[in-house]
Amino acid sequence: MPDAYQQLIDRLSNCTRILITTHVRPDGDAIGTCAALVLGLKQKGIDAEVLLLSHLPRKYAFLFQENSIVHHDVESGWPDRLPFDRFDALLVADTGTWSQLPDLREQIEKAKWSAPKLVLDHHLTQEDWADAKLVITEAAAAGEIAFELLEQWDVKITPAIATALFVAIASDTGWFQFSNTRPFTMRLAATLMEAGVDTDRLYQLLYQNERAERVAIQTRAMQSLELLADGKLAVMTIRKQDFADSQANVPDTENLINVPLMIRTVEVSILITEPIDFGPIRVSLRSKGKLDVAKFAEQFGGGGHARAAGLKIHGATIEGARKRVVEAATGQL
Ligand SMILES: [Mn+2]
Repeated sequence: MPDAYQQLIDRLSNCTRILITTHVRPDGDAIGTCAALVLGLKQKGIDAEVLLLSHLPRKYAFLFQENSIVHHDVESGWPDRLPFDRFDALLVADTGTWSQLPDLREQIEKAKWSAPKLVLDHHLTQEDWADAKLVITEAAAAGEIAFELLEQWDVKITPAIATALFVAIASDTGWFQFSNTRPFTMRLAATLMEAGVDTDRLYQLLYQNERAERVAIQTRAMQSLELLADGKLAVMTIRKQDFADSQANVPDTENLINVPLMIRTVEVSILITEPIDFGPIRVSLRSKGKLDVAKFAEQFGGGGHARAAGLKIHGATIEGARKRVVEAATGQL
């Protein structure tokens, strides 16, 4: 009985060209894992291209540029015909739910594309549509799973692959600070350093490379900070006007949610973001551990991890969304 890694390797080995995708608003784990998988597949003589449902984030673009990774960006609209039928499989990294892959299911159905769908993920919230799944919820990042897959497949971990995996793992662990960091993560980081990762360069690219607009919107978000439930609940709100005034965009709010956790009394941090143009109100949640925010988010149709989760509220004003989420969280703290 082959294990889940071998099953995925067997599936991938049968392909000549693979379309890799990841969740909307990709983070460092999403982009790093996609890049490492493309490079690993190339070593096995398999072509791979990446489908991005959001623009390639500027911060992580170097991983694609330095490695000449081909990607299709459909954030501004899907092409009339995305040539799905050029690919033998769809490999989905760092998510296992259609809600994180907006419009993809409809596009696949429209194209009558029936290639196998493969999932490589570490999130708790999963659906049942994949033909093969490699889901390891203990993994700090999808990049950890990608590393094990590539190693079991005898792919050489080149400096480029190691760099992509390091970005993946460092991003999802907040540079090895978050509780999802496990001994395996630290050993893997050492292995990747030995394989040629320049960690000083990556630290500067990831943490000392921000736009001034990002600091501007973070300042506004911090000014909105409210402490509720005897200081256990931190709530920040970012309004459409904040984006306009600070000239920032949604990716500029990444990681901001973690800042209120520095306050001793805070157990749960909530960031409520009004969309710049249209769409639902987005709510991000972080927990120090007393409240399982994945379970909390599921009450609203969202999901994620016990300490990091998200949800969306459709058809509400930002005040209405805030009231619903704050009331529910206060009741459970
Ligand atoms: Mn991840």
